[in-house]
Amino acid sequence: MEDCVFCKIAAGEIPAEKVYEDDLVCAFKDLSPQAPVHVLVIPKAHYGSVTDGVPAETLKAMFDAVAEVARTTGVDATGFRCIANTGADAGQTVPHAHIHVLGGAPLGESLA
Ligand code: D5M
Repeated sequence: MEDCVFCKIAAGEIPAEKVYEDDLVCAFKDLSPQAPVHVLVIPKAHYGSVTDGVPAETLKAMFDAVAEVARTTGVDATGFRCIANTGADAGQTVPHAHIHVLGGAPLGESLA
């Protein structure tokens, strides 16, 4: 989708620190980390949010990527949080489906 920052990251048109990529999804470090590990997992195709008709195969690929990121960053051993802000009241600022993966320290009540 034109003018979508996450579409541009998926396409390699703007830089991001990618930590995982396959045919359907990619994962990259959040620009404003809220925890020692803060990675965003996105579908490469554009969907406005995780509830905006993302195909089951892509949702599975997103959660497989969450698990892979948790393994490679080491937070699978200590615990981590997955957050998918959806819509205005949740504070979603980028209208492209994404899952925040947060960990690396006790998270308390912090929200991405
Ligand atoms: O979270 C959207 C998140 O996206 C927020 O934590 C900042 C992050 N962000 C925005 N632009 C970039 C780029 N260019 N690289 C990496 N991270 C980025 P939300 O759930 O929509 O509030």
